[in-house]
Amino acid sequence: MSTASALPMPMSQLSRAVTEWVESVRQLTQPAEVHWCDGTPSERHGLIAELVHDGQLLRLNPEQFPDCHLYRSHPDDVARVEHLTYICTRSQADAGPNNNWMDPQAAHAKMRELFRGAMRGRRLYVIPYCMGPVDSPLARCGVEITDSAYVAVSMLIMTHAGRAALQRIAHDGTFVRGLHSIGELDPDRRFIMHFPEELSIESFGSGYGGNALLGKKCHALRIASWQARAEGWLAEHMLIVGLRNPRRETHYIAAAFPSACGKTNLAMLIPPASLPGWEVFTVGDDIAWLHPGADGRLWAINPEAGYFGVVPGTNRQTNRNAYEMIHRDTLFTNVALTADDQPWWEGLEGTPITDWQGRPYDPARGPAAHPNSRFTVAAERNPACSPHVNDPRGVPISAIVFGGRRREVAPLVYEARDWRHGVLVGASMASETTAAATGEVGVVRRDPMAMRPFCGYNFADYWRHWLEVGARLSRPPRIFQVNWFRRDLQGRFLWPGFGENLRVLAWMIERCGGRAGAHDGGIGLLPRPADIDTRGMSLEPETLRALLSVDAELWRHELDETRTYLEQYGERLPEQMRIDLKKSAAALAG
Ligand code: GTP
Ligand code: SPV
Ligand code: MN
Repeated sequence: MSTASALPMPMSQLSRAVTEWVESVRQLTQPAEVHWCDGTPSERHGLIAELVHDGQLLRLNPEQFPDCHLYRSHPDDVARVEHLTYICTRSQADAGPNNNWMDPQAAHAKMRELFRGAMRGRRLYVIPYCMGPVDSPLARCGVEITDSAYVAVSMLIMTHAGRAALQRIAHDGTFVRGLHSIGELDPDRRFIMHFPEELSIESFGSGYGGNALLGKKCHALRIASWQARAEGWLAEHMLIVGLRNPRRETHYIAAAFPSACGKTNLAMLIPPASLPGWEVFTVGDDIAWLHPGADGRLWAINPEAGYFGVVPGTNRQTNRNAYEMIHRDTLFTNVALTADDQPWWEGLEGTPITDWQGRPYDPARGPAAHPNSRFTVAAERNPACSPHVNDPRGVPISAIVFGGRRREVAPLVYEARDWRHGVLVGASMASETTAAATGEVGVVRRDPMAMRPFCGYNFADYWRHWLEVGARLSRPPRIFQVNWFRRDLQGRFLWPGFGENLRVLAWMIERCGGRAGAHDGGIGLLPRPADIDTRGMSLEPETLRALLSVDAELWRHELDETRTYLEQYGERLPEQMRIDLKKSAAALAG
């Protein structure tokens, strides 16, 4: 494949800015060849065949898992690296205390040295992509250059990539530049740099997930959140799900949970048999772009075209939709293998013989599948995929949900009093860390709006922006907080979760329709046990009472922690939030 022969369209129809940028990167990185991705299925199949031939991908059991493959990443490269992720704005204050910051010139100089000659002997892939339906005014385009065929294949699954995106770039006249090289996969020469003022990303030294698939967290959250503030919309770490109730009304909910805290599962949940008449439609499982509409409502699109989902825990009982979806046309990363080359992970029956690193499985070395092992699959494979997934207008949002992973303190659900209170509820979020990022797992940390690793600017400005967006909505979504992860003293989950979460969503939808009850529990509006439909569930009444209880002492402590955290933002913190925090303390005191 040479430069010219692989051009997906005549040179005259290409954006000059794209070709010039590709040429300048080619000169800097010195690849052996250049491949322009056209986004066709035959291209993807060809790349996969080459990766199989090179031994980089393993073909899985073709009877049980047709067209499925396993990729094993470098054992030191298995998750996002937040400590090596930087926002490079001219002013450090614009990045805020929530981000690592580097001066843009210093960052460019550092990266230029890393990229110089980095692709010698390798093939450079040019991936034009569109985040969001290509015909949507809400979509935004980018071009990723990478020297990893695995990253290229993943981007082809995860985004609307190829010729149509290039055409749209020529039409829009603008695109996000994402330059990526796996380098030597050396953790000491690994950086994920963002230049929101230039709409560009430079990522070196990792081939994994959010570090390397630049359309995802780098573009659709960090860069897009910056653009969204300037343009009056929101780019959020949220799933989007449509729920049709037995009255045949469909409500869309957008929910922000931190990494590995249940978005994919909630986005494609299976209603429990004892709640007949409900249907669920997935619009998105990780990222939502939310725009105030002319009708005063908030409208959402999913900028992605596929899922990069957590594998462990996925089975027929927890998530039948996902389980069936990943049985064909799926790229697995870092799962284990059975004797007959089926993928295996914790949460499945049976036994693996090979662990995620390709070694004979030995339980003494930890789980067989990496806890952050993932599936990459096109959204259209999801049996619950919404017919509106490519609707250029998006879908109207009835409710926004914030949720964390908290073994104590946070109740199963409560509702904010209004949008403004909801912003404080979102900003007050904390959650236990997970394997989605490197570092210790299970430690509670502040994670406002589940955006701590993903907000491309100062959180104080971000909360102000949230308040401003809300003020522009005449029919704002209601805002709720949930916690599926409360535990008893023995460490067992109090709430069964997964499909049963619909019972909580049903209460929210009834609240939106003005039909469900609630009482003021000091922290916000809580359902009484009778307000949650528990028909057909084997949940003890005292368990439900515990799930809906608020321990005033623990919450006072929580409010203190929130205040200390928010005060880090000093003068930039919106005064409204300070006032509301005082109000919350007063409400809790009774
Ligand atoms: P990212 O892709 O990292 O942003 O994660 P996510 O928020 O989409 O998380 P996901 O749905 O993949 O869930 C992560 C883990 O939590 C999986 O191991 C799930 O099995 C588990 N999980 C999801 N929902 C529930 C739930 O309702 N209850 C319990 N106990 N576990 C859940
Ligand atoms: C997350 O960590 O929130 C993910 C996976 O969704 S990654 O693409 O690696 O960011
Ligand atoms: Mn995520």
